Amino acid sequence: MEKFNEWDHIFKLDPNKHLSDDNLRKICTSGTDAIIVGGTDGITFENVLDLLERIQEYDVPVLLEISDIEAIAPGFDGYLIPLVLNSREKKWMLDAQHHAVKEYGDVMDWDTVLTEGYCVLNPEAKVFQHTNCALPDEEDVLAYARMAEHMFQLPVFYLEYSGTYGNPELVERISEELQQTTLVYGGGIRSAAEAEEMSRYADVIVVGNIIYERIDAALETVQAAKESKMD
Ligand code: 1GP
Repeated sequence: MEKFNEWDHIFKLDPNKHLSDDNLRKICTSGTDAIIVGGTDGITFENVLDLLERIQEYDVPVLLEISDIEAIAPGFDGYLIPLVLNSREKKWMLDAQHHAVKEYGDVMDWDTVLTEGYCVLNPEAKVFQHTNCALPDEEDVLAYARMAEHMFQLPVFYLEYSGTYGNPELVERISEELQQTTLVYGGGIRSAAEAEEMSRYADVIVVGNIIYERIDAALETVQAAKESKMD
């Protein structure tokens, strides 16, 4: 988990979506730095465990992004705990996490746990609606980033545009602000050019949906992210 800040590219797989064995092999052997298992709807213990077991055939780190306390399976290399900074409800910032720690605190291996400060920026995204977010403007996002780094000292600040391509100028501005906290960008990356662009500013990019639509385009984002870092 300490490598998170050394990674450039992550694929996010949704346990509620079908991926053929062949395409799963391509994703896991693509050279990506890690796989996150996560999603918003239909996440169950069974489908999380099934996907974990399929990914474990390959030599790639696999992390679970916890969205439902009932769907926490053992065996992941790491566990990501999102705090939704721009939710209107304390539930998504504190209460769900409190509930999880109360339930599992005795058996948690804290070395495998990483907290992510999420800022959700696409009002059409399921996660935006599910967690009852308020749409932040640019100054709000900057303030959340500063809070993530200086007040909460979070290891990760995640600019989440899930489903739509975000504003690279905003990502650039936030990247200039964060020194210690790792900046993760996710949302709408559908080509090598987009991966390259967001990788100029974000420490790590996350690629999700395109995996299920155009596997070849998804695979091209790995090298693009890596090359962007070398420029
Ligand atoms: C979703 O940030 C990830 O949580 C990736 O977004 O599915 O739009 O690629 P996409």
